[in-house]
Amino acid sequence: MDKTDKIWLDGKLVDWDDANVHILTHTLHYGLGAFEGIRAYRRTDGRTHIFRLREHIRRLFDSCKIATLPMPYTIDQIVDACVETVRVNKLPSCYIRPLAFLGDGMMGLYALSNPTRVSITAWNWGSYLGEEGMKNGIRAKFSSFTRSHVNTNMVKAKLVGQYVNSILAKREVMAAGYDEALMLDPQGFVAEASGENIFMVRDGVLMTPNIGSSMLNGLTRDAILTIAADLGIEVFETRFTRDELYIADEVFLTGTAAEVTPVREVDDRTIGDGVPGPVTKRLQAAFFDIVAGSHPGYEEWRTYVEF
Ligand code: PPE
Repeated sequence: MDKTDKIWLDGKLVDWDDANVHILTHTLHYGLGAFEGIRAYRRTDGRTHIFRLREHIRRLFDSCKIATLPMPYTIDQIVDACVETVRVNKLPSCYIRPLAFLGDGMMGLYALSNPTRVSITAWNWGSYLGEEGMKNGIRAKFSSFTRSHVNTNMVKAKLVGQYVNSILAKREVMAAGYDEALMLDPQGFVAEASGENIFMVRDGVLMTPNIGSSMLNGLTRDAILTIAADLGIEVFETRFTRDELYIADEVFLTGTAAEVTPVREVDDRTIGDGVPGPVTKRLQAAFFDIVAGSHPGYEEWRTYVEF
């Protein structure tokens, strides 16, 4: 990845090369930490905005609360720090990674007195699942690893250690030649992908697992549900099985990094005609027009950065 100039660390902007931590940083050993992924986009009018910034930071604070990680800042302070990090690095479009982690002090699990530390890094990040995949769709496969039971991992929190499950799934299917791992919940229903939420379309109806499922409550998922409803597309939030995906007309994934990525194959079965379908293309086009085009609506989703 390309270095940028500054990283926000514990309230100060420091040089990229100086944003280091001690080896006894608690989160490195035990995984109690929370993070976010946020994108800044340059629109056709030349202005840069951060997409759904406050909602991402709210989720970061929610994750910390779930993880019993005290936050030494306010939501406003972290929102402002994200804007500042994008501004000083002069990044017209980028990915922003806030991370709240437990610093060094005590070892052992309890470590209640260790300080919570926060970093914010921004860098250029293109299409997460590739330009080709964004245009023509990716090949997905269900991993043999199951998404955690809702009382094993805290599925509404974006916690550092919980990503081991996603990494194992992703590495497993990529080693087998696929682009992305899909995951079932402990009951066998479709949960999400390793780092994205999942949608399917059958007979023009859009479906995605409901909030109670073993999945992250994605903000891109929420944006797509809102946009779909506004476009008059019928939407159902419900649980479904892997074979319902096999016979879907269209499947796509949503996430900050992956944006709206079509899926052309699931478990070696071609989805629909093997190309992105009309509903996927319509939602993908609407999404990119809202974030990076000239769509005037959804202004409440934008926090502008003045350079
Ligand atoms: N599920 C998971 C497990 C997940 O990690 C993400 C985001 C989502 C759903 C979608 O959430 P949202 O970004 O709010 O729409 N995954 C982040 C991590 C990517 C990475 O590899 O790092 C992301 O997209 O930023």
